[in-house]
Amino acid sequence: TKDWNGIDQVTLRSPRGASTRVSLYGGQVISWRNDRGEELLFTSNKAIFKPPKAMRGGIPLCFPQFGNGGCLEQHGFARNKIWTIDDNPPPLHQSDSNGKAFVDLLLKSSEEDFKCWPHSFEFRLRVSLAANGDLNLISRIRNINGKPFSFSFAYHTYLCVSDISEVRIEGLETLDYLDNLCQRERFTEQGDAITFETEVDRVYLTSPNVIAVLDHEKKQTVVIRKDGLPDVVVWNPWEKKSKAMIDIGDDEYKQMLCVDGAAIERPITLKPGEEWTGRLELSIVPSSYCSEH
Ligand code: TA6
Repeated sequence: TKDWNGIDQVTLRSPRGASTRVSLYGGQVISWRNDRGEELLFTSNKAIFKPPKAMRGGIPLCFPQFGNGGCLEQHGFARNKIWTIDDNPPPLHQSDSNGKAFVDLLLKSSEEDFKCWPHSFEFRLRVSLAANGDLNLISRIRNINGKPFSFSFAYHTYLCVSDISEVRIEGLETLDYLDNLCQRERFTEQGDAITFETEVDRVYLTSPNVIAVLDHEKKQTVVIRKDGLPDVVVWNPWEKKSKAMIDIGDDEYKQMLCVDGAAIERPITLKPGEEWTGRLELSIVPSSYCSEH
């Protein structure tokens, strides 16, 4: 199918009715629904589905930088490019395809970006939906340059929550984090689990590969499994920042929480010919599951 701008979107469905939709604009996952048809990713009611800005919601890909710096645009250019479908991707491990619906996308470096980031790469994204509805994203970034390059990366995942005050994150307690609200100063998390009562914009460092976002009201937990992505961004703009952003409603911050698998503090360096892989898997489990295990 095509969106309003004529840009292709691909929808994947599981046999039991779960689905996900990915746009070739940015290689951005823009929807993920469970087998009851409930949307699990947040999309702003004021989202702008028009280049040159990434739509506010889903899972924009931040590459080759997270945040801003140098002359690259905020969160890099990958989320603002038109990707292509990759009909003949290099093979992945069998378990990455078994019983899953998937699509492979490709972004190649283009000369228009060399002014700010003069490196040649191939970025392959596989989006897959397992029979049980789990969403998997695999990013493979290859250096096809004659010299090394470095990048940072994030799956900027907008989760849809019942009410931000009903949500907590487990798995980040006691970690160090960089606080984007304090010039990236480094702090150590003291609390038990992360809860929300004000704006939060942090990069948790060297995190475990499994973290959980518990939603008490929905009685459901999003389990985030990641690989190759040591850091976790946690972001909620809260009221004041939301009011200053044109593409989010004043109160919509209550229904969203960004929890990103990322590689930020220590950029990834690839030598010529080398490839990096970053995996993210999102699953939904009833909340009782997490307290019992
Ligand atoms: O840490 C998340 C963050 O970098 C925030 O600072 C906030 O600006 C957000 O991403 C969204 O960025 P965007 O460029 O999509 O408006």
